Amino acid sequence: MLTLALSKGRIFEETLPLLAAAGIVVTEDPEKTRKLILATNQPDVRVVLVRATDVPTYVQHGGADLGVAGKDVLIEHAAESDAAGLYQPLDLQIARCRMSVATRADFDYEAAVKQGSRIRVATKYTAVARQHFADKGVHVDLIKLYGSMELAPLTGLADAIVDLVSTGSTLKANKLVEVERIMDISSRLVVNQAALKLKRERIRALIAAFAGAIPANA
Ligand code: PRT
Ligand code: MG
Repeated sequence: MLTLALSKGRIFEETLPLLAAAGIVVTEDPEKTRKLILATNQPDVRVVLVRATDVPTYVQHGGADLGVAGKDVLIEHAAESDAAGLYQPLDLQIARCRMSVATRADFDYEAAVKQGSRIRVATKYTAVARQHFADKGVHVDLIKLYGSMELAPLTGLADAIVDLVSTGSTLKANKLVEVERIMDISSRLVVNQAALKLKRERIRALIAAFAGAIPANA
């Protein structure tokens, strides 16, 4: 049996065409069932639905043989645990977005950086943010949040946020401006190292099929 960990939503949707290229069709719709284990057209392949941030944990500890996780999630996971036994063979170029710094329009980020002011930064991505500001030599007070980061500058909780941006409409709706792009983000295939040895042929074939179906000019 081959078990693939996916999160509902964009990662599930954007992984479907890659699975199709490997001849795998998920036969249940995650939006229409409460089941957490989904069957496929192949009796020896199943999909388990987990939270996006739990995908690396499932794969690392063998709860799944493979999974798909965002670079954002993988960086934060590696900062919290040693991520040993987690192999990342492929950037799938799906669920693309960018990690950026955003502030209220009336906050002069460049001036604050230049003056060496201490900046209060709210984010779910503390590892990325810590590294980014350390590289710039900017002193920050990091405030860990688990969601709705956009609210932090609006309520005075923070001067800036570090968050994922794709269309920019969430920032716009909250009157925030993107002041710095930190990195491009996409999702990667992650594989349990022990599974790679034990199920080598099956997993290699899957990796090859996925590699051949990665969205072009993405
Ligand atoms: O939603 P949930 O709390 O269950 O978990 P999650 O948010 O981690 O999962 P999900 O499915 O929303 O995201 C899974 C992965 O998709 C992330 O780990 C990213 O790698 C990737 N991804 C790509 C995104 C986005 N684009 C994205 N736009 N993840 C989140 N967003 C959010 C962003 O945080 C912000 O709130 O969408 C909002 C901004 O979008 P725009 O289009 O308004 O700019
Ligand atoms: Mg989400």
